[in-house]
Amino acid sequence: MEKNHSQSLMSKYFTKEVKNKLSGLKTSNGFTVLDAVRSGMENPDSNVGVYAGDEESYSFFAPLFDPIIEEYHGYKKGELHKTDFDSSHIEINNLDSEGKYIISSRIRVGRNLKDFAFSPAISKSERIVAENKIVAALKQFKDDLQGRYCQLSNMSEEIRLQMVKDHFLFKKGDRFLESAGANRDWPEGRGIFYSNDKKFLVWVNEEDQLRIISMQAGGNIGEVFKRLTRALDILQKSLIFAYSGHFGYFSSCPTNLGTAMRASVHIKLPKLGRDETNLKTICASLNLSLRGVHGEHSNSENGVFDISNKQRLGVSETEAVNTLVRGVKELIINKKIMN
Ligand code: ADP
Ligand code: CIR
Repeated sequence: MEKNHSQSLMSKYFTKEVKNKLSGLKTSNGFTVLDAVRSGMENPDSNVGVYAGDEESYSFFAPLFDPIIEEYHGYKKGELHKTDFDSSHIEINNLDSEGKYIISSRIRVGRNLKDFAFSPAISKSERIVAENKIVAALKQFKDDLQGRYCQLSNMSEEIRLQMVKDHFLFKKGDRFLESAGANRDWPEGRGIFYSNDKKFLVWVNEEDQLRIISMQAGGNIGEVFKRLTRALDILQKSLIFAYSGHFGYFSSCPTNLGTAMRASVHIKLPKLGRDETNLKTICASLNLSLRGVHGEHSNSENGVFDISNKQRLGVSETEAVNTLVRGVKELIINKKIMN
């Protein structure tokens, strides 16, 4: 997934004027506009290139964040985020009942704890407090959601690598997060919770304090959504997430505000995949993002791609899933694009 240099949203909107206006401002967690743009500055192939250190970053540095949010999500100042977890609104539950195209389906949401700094600005001690709170909440899970929490610092290198390869665990040393300051004190305070069948997982203290994930083999996105919803209902009983009416759920990356939901399939597109630029254009026209099989900034393997809803803010959760549903329908069920 090649990207030309310096085409990030950061380089478009961090103008001299914005820089002059925002330099000198500091949030309560000591986060500055130079901290916010560091990832994009150090990684000119960034798509977006900015991160928030805390909730305040979005208001203090609004002249930078607002246009980026508007361009990425098509969401304007004054709008209110909407939410809908009613699974009966999902238009198609099984996207590939014949099992021909879809290898696996996954939905994740990002969450951060209210009153905590986000990963680029959190202190070492605050990160551990967050981890402890989250781990206590994870103990509530029963039946199929029940599982174990494994701290990254206690994991053997062999198991860690295997879990990354199997798409369960986040990568180590992501250069975009590194520049954003989100990898400080690695691996302390980080870990993964996984249910016995590994269909339900929670990443702790990676890009966001929680990445709550439901995934399974095949194309049954309806089942994946229902599992995620059940888990969220349980977690919300003991954790308070950072949220506002305008931004929805807060996240460190502005692309993940709102529903903070990325619904994806790993899909075989052998013919279309031969021309990745064209495939990217088709996905963009369907409001989908295209990634490689090992996540953001990775490559496709054997004609398998990760496609997902692009917009997460200004759409409800079921609308986010339906964007994927309609896109996949277009790609494989109508076969308009496959042939
Ligand atoms: P995120 O989804 O949290 O934004 P990434 O794009 O880095 O982050 O993906 C995280 C991991 O999830 C990667 O290993 C990726 O391959 C895996 N993944 C994403 N979608 C699917 C899917 N539909 N099936 C299996 N694994 C997936
Ligand atoms: C980037 O700017 O490319 C990284 N910081 C990740 C941004 C979020 N992902 C995306 O837009 N596809």
